[in-house]
Amino acid sequence: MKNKKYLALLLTAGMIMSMSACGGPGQTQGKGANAGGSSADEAQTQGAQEDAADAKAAGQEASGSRDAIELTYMHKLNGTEKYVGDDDINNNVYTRCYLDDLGIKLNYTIAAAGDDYTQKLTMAIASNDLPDLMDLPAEEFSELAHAGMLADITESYDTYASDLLKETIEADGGIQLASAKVDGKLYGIPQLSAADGTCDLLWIRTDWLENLGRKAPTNMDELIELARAFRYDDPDGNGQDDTWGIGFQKDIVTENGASPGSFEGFFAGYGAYARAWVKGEDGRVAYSGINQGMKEALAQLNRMYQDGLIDPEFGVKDTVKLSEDISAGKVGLFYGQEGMPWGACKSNIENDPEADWQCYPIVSATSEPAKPITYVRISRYYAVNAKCENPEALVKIANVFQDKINSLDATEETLNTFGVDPATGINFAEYAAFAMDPAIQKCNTYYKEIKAALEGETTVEEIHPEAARYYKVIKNFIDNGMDKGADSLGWNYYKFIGPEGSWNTIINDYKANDKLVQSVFFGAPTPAMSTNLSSLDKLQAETYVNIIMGTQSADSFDEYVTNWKSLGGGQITEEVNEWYTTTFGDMQ
Ligand SMILES: [Ca+2]
Repeated sequence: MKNKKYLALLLTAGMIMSMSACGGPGQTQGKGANAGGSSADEAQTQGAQEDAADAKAAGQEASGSRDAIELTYMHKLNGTEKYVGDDDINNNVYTRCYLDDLGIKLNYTIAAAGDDYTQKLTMAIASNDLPDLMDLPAEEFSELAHAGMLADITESYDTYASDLLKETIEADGGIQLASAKVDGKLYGIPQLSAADGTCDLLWIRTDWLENLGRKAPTNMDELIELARAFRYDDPDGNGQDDTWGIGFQKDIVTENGASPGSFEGFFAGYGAYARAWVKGEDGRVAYSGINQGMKEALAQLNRMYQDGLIDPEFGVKDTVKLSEDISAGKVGLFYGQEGMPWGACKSNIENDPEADWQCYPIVSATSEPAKPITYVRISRYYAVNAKCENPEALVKIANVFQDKINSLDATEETLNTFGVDPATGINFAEYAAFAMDPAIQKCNTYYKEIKAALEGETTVEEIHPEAARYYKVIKNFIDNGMDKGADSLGWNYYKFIGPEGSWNTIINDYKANDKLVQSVFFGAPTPAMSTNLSSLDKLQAETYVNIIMGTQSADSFDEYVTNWKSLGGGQITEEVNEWYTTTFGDMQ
């Protein structure tokens, strides 16, 4: 830990994991320093040849490059890809692996990022000039699947998907995979998102709790009283009136969990969510942003606002501005997601080693337990042209990333070769034709592995190399007396995926008690959404802010609900229910 280079390396790799493994797919990393990549490439080529030879010996069909099948591919790039030597998108560690191991030569006829990709995709669809394989946004995927333009990959998936790939994709019980089916036939593989990690936690300055002789709140009344104490009782003991009660940022209507300073955890205390579609007891899916619990939540926020517990500037503060306040010791209580120990909280303890933070389950304003909302966001679907004669190629390609990166058999070498090179920051995983972290299980799995290693039930050698990286830092932090001032990275990992970390609360409180509620709509925008949603979102956000700040009465919420329904919300609700029934009809 005294080695600064080692620390920097861990930090880089770890931060990427925080954003990717638990926040979104497509990036991963490995520990080590194969700068330049040539030695890694050589090792990989040799390894791949051995793999191919093994496969042949085992009577499998890895055919080598001589009789490779050639397939065209349309792929959305991140736009941040960097290459080693003469490599490019058509010739890199992944394309060589597909060729050598699978006998599949990919030709990226379209490979672009951002709007450029969208334009090329639109052109390709309009001119009916689709490549063999493609990755598609939800809307285009849905259109093409319904139009009969995509291959039915049901049999390919059943036959060729590895156990690990199936385990990864179906970890949610097959819900996200069901969204890729039409009439029971599978037309694509969704790139999954980390729904578990999108829930809110309550983040509290525990040194302030101690200073004031208080405990963490267990219900909404206690939370409000704590906010009052943090505002008015000089929790930092500096004799100045310089702290807020509870930190909020400006984006209220978002399913992307604006964090820190999210409102979703507060709303959830009233059984409401700003952006969720929730299935009711009547079997209907309803928009929770218009339910009566929300009216009560907003009325309560208005009282807190009037009592001075909320920064009157919150309506113009984004997450960055709120993070600055947290870092500067102005805020000791807020709602935020699992990644908080990486950002503002860590920055705060680096500024003030006396500061400390702990996450707690959100609290309820009613007799029902508070249930945090989670959101699924499928960024794209991988699909095959209906005219392609090798639909199984997509599934075989999808297996590769799982084997090299996410398998328990992954090694430092495969992580280095197919993930991030921490020395250069080059993320080889960005080239993968199909990259998907097992986002749903990854942090769950790592938390449990790290816990088992800390408790001596397993050894560090037996756990996943990526989990081992966290374990070593956490173990060192504990062994050295948990000195956060000397080891803020140790504190960071400990509070993230260690014994008192965010994942401890998510797994041992939220998940163990079946508290997580999932927003059930994650399909392509419905027709009425395309027409009306942006104006409805604006109406909703303005109404909420106005009620909180007192420029509109809480009772005006009822009028907002009526307007929301008549301005397209009612039609959207019908369409969401139709999508839900069609998508999950045979799962019920
Ligand atoms: Ca003070």
